[in-house]
This record gives sequence, structure tokens and C-alpha cells, in this order.
Amino acid sequence: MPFKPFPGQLNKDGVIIIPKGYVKLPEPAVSDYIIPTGASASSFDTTPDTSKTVVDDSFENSTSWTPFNNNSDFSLSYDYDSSTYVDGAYSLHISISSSSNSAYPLNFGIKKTLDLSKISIISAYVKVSSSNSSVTPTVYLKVVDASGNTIASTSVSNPGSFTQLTLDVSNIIGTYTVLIQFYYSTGYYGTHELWVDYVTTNPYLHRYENTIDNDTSTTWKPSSANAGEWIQIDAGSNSIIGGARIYWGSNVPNKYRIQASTDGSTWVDVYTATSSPTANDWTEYSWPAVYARYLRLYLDDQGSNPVEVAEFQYYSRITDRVAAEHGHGSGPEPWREGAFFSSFMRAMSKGTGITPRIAAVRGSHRKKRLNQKINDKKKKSRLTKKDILELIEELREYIDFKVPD
Ligand SMILES: [Ca+2]
Ligand SMILES: [Ca+2]
Repeated sequence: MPFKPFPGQLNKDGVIIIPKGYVKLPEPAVSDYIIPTGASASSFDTTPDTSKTVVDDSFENSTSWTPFNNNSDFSLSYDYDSSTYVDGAYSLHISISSSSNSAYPLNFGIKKTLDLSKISIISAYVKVSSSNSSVTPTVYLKVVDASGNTIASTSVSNPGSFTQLTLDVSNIIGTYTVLIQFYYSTGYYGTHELWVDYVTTNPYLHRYENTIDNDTSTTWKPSSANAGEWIQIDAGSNSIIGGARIYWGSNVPNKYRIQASTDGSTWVDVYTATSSPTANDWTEYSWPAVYARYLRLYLDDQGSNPVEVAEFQYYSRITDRVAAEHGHGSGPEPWREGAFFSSFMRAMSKGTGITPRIAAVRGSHRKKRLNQKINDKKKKSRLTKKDILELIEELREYIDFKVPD
């Protein structure tokens, strides 16, 4: 007596698609989602986050900045001025003095090496004084490279009272020397003084790390609304990844894809969106589990404004994979895909009694166990759905864990 054919469809690649609703499994819990270990993006909006001002007040009674003096004809000294400030207490007071004119420029100040990768703007309060009325110095806040070349600069002429210098460093990624510099093109006798009260920096408002900080109020935003902007997350190592969830910000795309990669360079589409997600909320995505380390959100059509992504998380491991394959939440339609040896499935569906070929299964214990299960099932005159699902799981367990050579 032939058993009832399996309700799914077997395609030419030996893949079975099980109809919607055939198997019902629980949705993954929120705790099943994993926050990635890293993120990167095609670009990011460089607007500073003015709510997160980092104050460097080391100028109160010590300084983490290094005083410098590029005029050997003058001697440099510095102290901490308890009567000159804008912040309520102390500034760094640095000066050079000489009793004779010099042929060299007046060029002194303080410097510090800073990683500007995550800094959007730098600001400093500065003030100068000179005992020589011929000297009208310029105070620079500048970024220089290892060769001393100026990368970015802003300045104020002869500030007699504390003045804030603010420099946009949003296009500068990497570690550079930041200078606060008293400069006058010619050397003159007298005492020349520079005060620095404090320095502030602001991070970016929309850098890509914002998608892995477990905070739905912080977002990544690309620098343009062009098609092709992307953000990717890193699971840290290759894993079985069957789903993700994204918390979208205020602007959502019209068309987008989720892609997976083992190496960060070759990508396969695992999910293609056919409509816009809900703004300011989570959207869950699932797909047949893939072996991957990286997931990438690729924006095919952002609409008129750059999108915002607040969080981008993934899920892994078998229990999550099973749930993924059956669909859940607001993701795609529930379905199930099993990759089989087509001869096996044809044998199963036709009831011909052909022994399935499982030569590809490595490991004798696994092969033996699988053969045993298949033989047990074949003793029955009619296979139930449960029987078939058990066999599917047995095969899938092996196939999913197979690491590419
Ligand atoms: Ca101060
Ligand atoms: Ca966030």
C-alpha cells in the first residue's frame, strides 16, 4: 500500500517546499536575537551628536596635551591659571619670552594625538596676550598628519578674551595630531601668552556602530539617499544564520535586500523586501538558514531621504533556524525548505522502496544512524507527516552543519 504523498512539492533541485501552515513552530524569543560584534557601512551621515559633548578639562591643573615651541630663540613655560577661565576654574597658561627680536616666527602651543575616526567636531576655548603691541597673533586649531601637513584648520585673529574655535573633522578618519597654536609670522621681543580653557569633542550622530548598541534611539544613516548604500553586521565567526530583525528609524526604504556572506566580499541575497517596513519599530526577517559571518542590508531604493537603521540583530543556532524556516512574526510567509537527495525523495514519494543514497554523509556513526532511521521508517506501510519530518530533520542536521571546504 503506497503511503500518502508528502504534501510538499519537490523541485528539480531536490528541494522540498512545505506549504504555509503545515508546521507550526514557536516564534523566536527576543532573547534569541544576537547583537553583532561589529558593523560597517558604505557611508554615514557626519552630523555631530551635540547631545554627547565630551569635555577634556585636563587643563585645570595638569594637561594630557604636550606643550611645544618651534622657536628656539624663545624659552617656553606654562602653568595653570586660577583666575583666567570661562568654565569656572583654571586654564592652561603657556608662554614664550625673549628680550630680543628673532628672525623666526612665533610658533608655540599644545598638541595631542587623537583618533578622529569617531569624532565629528573639535572645539577649544582660547585666548592670547602679547606684551609687544606689534604682535597680533593668529590662534589655530588644526589637524596635521605625520609629515606635519595641515589636514584641517580653523583660526581666530588675536583673541583678547576667550573665544571658541570649532573645527569640523567629520571627513577625517584615523589618528592625527591636533594642535592649538599661537602663530605670528615674525619673531618679536616680549612675552607672548596663550590660554586654553578646555577642549570638547562630539561624536557622530549617525555612525554605523549605532546599529549594534542595543539602543533603538541611536541610528545609522547613510550620507546619501542613493541606491546602493549598505550597512553590514559581523557575527564574529561563521555561523548558521536563519534570520534577523531590524529596528527602523523614521525614514524607511522602498526596496531593499538582506544579503549574507562568509568573507565579506561575496554576497548572496537571503531576503528581498517587496514593501516598506514600519518606521520606528522592529521588523523580523527569516530565510532558509545559511552559513555566514556577515549580513548586509543593501538599499535598492531609499526614497527621497536617507533611511535610518536603529538596530540590526541576527539569530543563529538550530532552534532558531527551525523557527526561521517556518516563518514567524512579521517576516515572510511561513515555509520550509529542505535540501535532499532527489533520489531519496522520489523513492519516498513514489513508495518504490529504493534505498536512498547517502554516500555524501561523512562520518560512519552519522551515516549509520541515518540509515537506521530510514530503514525503520521503510518498515512501515505508510509514512506519517511526523515520520517524514523526522527524516528531514536528520538530513538537515547534517547538511546545515557542513562547513565548506
Ligand atoms: Ca578649565
Ligand atoms: Ca541603536
